[in-house]
Amino acid sequence: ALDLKNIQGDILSGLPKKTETFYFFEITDVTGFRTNLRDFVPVIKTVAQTLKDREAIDKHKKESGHGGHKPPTIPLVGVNIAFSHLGFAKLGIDDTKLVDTAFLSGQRQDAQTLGDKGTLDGDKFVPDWDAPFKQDIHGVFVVAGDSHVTVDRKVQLIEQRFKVGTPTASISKIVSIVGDVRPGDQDGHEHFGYLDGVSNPAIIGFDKNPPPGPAPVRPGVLLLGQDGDEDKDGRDPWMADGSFLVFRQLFQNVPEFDEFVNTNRLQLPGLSAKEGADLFGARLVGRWKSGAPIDLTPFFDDPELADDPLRNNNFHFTAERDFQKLCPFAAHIRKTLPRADLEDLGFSIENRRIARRGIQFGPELTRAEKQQKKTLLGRGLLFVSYQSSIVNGFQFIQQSWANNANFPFGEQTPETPGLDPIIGQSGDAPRGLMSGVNPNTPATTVDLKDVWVIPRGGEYFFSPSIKALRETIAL
Ligand code: N7H
Repeated sequence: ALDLKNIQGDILSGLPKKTETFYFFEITDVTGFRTNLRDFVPVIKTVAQTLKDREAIDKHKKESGHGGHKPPTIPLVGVNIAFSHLGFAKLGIDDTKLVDTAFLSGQRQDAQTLGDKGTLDGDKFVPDWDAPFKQDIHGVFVVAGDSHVTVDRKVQLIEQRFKVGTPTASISKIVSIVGDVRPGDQDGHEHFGYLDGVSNPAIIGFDKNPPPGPAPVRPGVLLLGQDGDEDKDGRDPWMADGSFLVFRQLFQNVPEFDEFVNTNRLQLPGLSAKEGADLFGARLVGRWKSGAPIDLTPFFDDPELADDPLRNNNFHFTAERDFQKLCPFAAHIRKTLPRADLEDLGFSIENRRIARRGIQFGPELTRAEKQQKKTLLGRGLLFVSYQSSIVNGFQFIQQSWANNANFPFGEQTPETPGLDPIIGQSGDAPRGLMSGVNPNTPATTVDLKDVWVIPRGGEYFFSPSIKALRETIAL
């Protein structure tokens, strides 16, 4: 059985959040840091505690749901911590048996592989990232909660405990980035308007009654040292029950995306202009804005289906391995989890599964942006994923699937799929054509000449177990 008191809360259950601060830091005094960390470990929220928090939230919702006068949320906050390879190096901790080449080289070195734009300085690739991510980041505190007040108070506690800004400081802040769930009926939707967080891997032995959908995965797909971790036998003992945390700051050009969708709206009999645009957008993502999958409802949105956990993930692209009438090969959710496209050919997709725990950042669209159809303020997704291998998980999905015009390869795929229109990157080269946008004529393509999701920074981290924090990393 999994030791839920030993695993950091965000990994398996997701820290509940309306807002979340990522506090990126550099370690400036190793002994001081390790001493401060010893006292801080009890503050770190485990899976066991996170499950209790979730119960309390559910109970509160039930009690306040019937015209009660209670506020809609209860004050709750959770802190997790994770380290980069540079952080372990600074601490003098040998992390070679973490094995993962992406982690060990760091995300900045990996940016070209991921397709990010950048320039060459001699033969060194320098990504077009924001300044904080060009510095050496040693670690991150992930602070999630119900409101800015509770989260900010916790950030202050972190700064006190690690003596930030004083002569005995053990860390210094590089940058803190705040994410916020979107307001009103956009709660849970990302900035293009699509419901997110519908499909995450169910974990055998942890998720008690997984709804129908992709097969549940062994715990080692997320956790090192557990069954399903490909490098299980080669790890050092302290690595068990930890997980790699991928962080990416992805900006989204929303008015430009909307304009592209509107310009290319499908003109089919019986569809209004808005319905034609919604259908085109749904074919880029693979789900309608409501969350309903187009594999199950290809021509019209179905909010009831979207809300039904027994149906909204229960599809496999089975009927359409060789064609893309229902869902384009390149649609974002088909690229990032091809289901039967690979499983029917005998390939397992278990080791490609990642647990996504991102949050939105930046303001809602302003009237000026809507009028000018131009992004004036920064907004997007603070992408977070957990996995036991970045090479098999996040890096593979981005590089070999999303950025690969020829994937997925049906046995006899009649058309070249094209890049993932949402996240596919191709550096400074054009992104090329995507097929399958029109359900009636799958060979029809659209030119993905613009890019609406722009990576501006990130890092690879390792989120250790509580035991590792206490016995190996702290003094
Ligand atoms: Fe994606 N989007 O709004 O289009 N994503 N994603 N993602 N994504 C998903 O099924 C989006 C990004 C995955 O199990 C949904 O929960 C946006 C990266 C995976 O069927 C929507 C951005 C990577 C899945 C979006 C972004 C992934 C998934 C449907 C960037 C990995 C689950 C909701 C700004 C490299 C697939 C859902 C499955 C779903 C969007 C980023 C991966 C709406 C806007 C970088 C594995």
